[in-house]
Amino acid sequence: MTTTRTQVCIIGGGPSGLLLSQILHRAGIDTLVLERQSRAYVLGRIRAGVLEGGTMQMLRDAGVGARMDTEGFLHDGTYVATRNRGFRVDFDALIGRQVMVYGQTEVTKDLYAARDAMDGRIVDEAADVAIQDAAGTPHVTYRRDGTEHRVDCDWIAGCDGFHGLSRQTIPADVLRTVERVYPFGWLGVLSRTAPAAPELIYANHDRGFALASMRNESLSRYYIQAPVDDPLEKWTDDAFWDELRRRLPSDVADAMETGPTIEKSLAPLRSFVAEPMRWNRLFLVGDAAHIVPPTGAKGLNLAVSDVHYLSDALIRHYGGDDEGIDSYSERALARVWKATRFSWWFTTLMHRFPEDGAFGQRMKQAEIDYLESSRAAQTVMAENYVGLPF
Ligand code: RFL
Ligand code: PHB
Repeated sequence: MTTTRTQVCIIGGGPSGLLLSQILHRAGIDTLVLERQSRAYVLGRIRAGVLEGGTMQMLRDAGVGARMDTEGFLHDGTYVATRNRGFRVDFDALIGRQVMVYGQTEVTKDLYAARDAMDGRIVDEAADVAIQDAAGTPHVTYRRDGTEHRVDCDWIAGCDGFHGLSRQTIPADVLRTVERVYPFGWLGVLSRTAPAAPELIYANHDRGFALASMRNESLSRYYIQAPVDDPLEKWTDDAFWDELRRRLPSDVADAMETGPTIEKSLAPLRSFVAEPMRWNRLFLVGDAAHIVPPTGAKGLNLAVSDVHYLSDALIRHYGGDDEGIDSYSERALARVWKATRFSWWFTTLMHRFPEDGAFGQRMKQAEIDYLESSRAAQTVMAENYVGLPF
């Protein structure tokens, strides 16, 4: 058994764990990150693509915004469609704000590079990570290459995602959870093709939802609503492209470039919130505490807003003020609930549910028509989509 000490032991080397470690290290607070997977595995995950203004600023302030600012794409708006016809919601004209299209894979790569440049301590392939005595003298144990290790610390940050162990450590009589599992999934593909349109297209259709997104001028990301238990073999490239074209606006579908897909996966959709987000010396951060369906592009952005509140709390703590620690859960959750509502609303509006029937689908079309015609409705959507203030 080896023993080491750190001020904040961070479990999980995804975007929330890495960003927290980067911000704390720059503020002179020592951290150690324990990640279960290999670095190649973490960097191979293809996930989020849209960053809110607050997320961009957090990355810049943490010294990891340079490549995002040169290689990312600022979008002034997005398209919303129904019945194969779309219209534009112009965030910039409505509220003077934009979003950044820059993949989570790239954010993670930039964070690892910055941590390495500062000699940040990150242990990959850490097995059997266990949280010990979070209500007393906190420490974390793990195994690597057959050796047992122990990390003594002041605080533990559970940044270990939805399937992590941190949330399970909180006693059942303390933790409250709410959950909604949606009756469909998202089938996503990545392809080396030019994006179908200059901005994202969120499409409602009788056959189900579709999303046209992108990573850069020659890399496209598309999703369609699909039964979550569909075997992936059923979705040949041709079947995917045919179904996507049926659901997008006709002018876009007719002109869209297609080609071999380089990644294909089917993800379930859920809304989930766990409260409180702090238990004694353990904090929950990001997906470890909450999950939103991807329709509102909020998951990664919420993880970053949790990091905003927690880094602020810990920096103040080491300066002698515990107010941020005591209010972390409440401050983080206030924003989480609003983003959960927006993600649920946009998911419900844009997808086909088994219980919708003809009436339900007509109501969704009518709401999207109203959105097209109402500046007030578009403003509500825009301020939620670009991100509520911290
Ligand atoms: P992560 O990224 O899941 O990282 C958690 C890390 O913890 C590790 N881990 C452990 N380590 C040690 N011991 C254990 N016992 C451990 N258990 C787990 C894991 O290996 C992992 O490395 O959580 P984090 O950092 O909170 O970040 C959250 C985001 O990744 C997530 O919210 C987004 O990807 C969600 N999301 C989107 N968010 C957006 O803001 N905009 C989007 O456009 C967007 N699109 C998406 C998405 C998620 C998707 N999927 C597949 C879930 C699109 C999709 C398809
Ligand atoms: C993506 O590009 O992966 C993406 C974009 C917007 C979303 C979800 C995912 O709402």
